[in-house]
Amino acid sequence: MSMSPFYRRHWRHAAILGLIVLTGFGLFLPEWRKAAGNHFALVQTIHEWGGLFYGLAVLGLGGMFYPWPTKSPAKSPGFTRWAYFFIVMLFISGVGLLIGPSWTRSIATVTHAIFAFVFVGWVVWHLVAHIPIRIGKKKPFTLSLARRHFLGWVIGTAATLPVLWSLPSLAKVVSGRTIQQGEVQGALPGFVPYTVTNGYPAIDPATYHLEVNVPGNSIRLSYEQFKALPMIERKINFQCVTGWAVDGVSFLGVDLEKFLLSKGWDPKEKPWVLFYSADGVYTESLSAEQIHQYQPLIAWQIDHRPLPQSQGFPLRLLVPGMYGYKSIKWLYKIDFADQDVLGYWEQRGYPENAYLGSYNGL
Ligand SMILES: Nc1nc2c(c(=O)[nH]1)N[C@H]1C(S)=C(S)[C@@H](COP(=O)(O)O)O[C@H]1N2
Ligand SMILES: [Mo]
Repeated sequence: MSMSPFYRRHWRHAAILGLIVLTGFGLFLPEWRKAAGNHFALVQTIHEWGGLFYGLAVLGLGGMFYPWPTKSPAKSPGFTRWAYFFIVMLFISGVGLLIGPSWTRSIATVTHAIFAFVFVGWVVWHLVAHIPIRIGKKKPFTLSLARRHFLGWVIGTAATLPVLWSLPSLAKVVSGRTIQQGEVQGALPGFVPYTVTNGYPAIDPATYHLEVNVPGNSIRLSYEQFKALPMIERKINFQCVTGWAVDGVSFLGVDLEKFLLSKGWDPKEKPWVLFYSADGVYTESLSAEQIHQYQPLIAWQIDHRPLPQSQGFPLRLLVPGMYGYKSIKWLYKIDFADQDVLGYWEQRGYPENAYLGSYNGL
């Protein structure tokens, strides 16, 4: 039996959507991002432009482009309407994630992820429910070994794996966004309190020290000593590279450049500053130039209150004008180096110079 024009179109769409969905998981799953390494930007470009063009084509050309043979409704399986619905929703939330003010991004972060998950779940169900299972040609309800049917099962199984795999990440994003707007972990509303470890380090302020290993003048500051330093306040729009943003947040802290210079740092001799988190995993780095240009803070207050545990208590870096991943939380050690040592996300393909807008126009 040769494929009807409908099914030829159907499988062409399935292949395009498969590519968009897979690259989407490539953006969403830390393990996949790591695997993508330096090709990360390519994965994102394929996902964003692919999704945009495909969505526009489906919306704009409708029945002509989409496998939705309006002229012969009898040959149009009902599932195409569901697929159409998911594509439209993914397109709308995807556009909301790419452009628009912070509130659309905040909503779109969650809805785009949820629709993607439900969609993949639906695809799997659709493959299983619509592909006849039979051995031989006469007996129903048995497994067919016809290549196309077999392929369906393989795709279905393969699609399920990343979904199961990324459920914890999804739960983290959704709970961070929706459960009392982050109040559970004491986070400021709108923030997604990320962590790359299993939880938020619980740091005892009574024993905590910030180590600053200026060559020839290593110092250790207790939380109380730190709080006695001169402070400045910065009001910024906090922007995560994944799309969510919180506008007009104020941070109070110590001017990093002034502080390091006052402790004897020579930026010409050691032009790289390395930051370490007490979570034991997360790291960041900034060049003397970046520090001079962006004027980061070592912050201890967010919106006039001490940092909540989930947002870096007792101290975090705050780099105005750069994506959130530069603002390392639970900061406990600062080192100095001749050369750059890539930070946690930079090792996974994110730009070293993370100034806002540096990343695919976000
Ligand atoms: N130690 C540590 N610092 C971190 C992160 C992290 O996972 N661990 N996530 C970074 C990212 S990607 C962002 S967007 C911000 C999020 O800040 P928030 O936790 O206050 O929402 O923290 C940054 N600092
Ligand atoms: Mo981020």
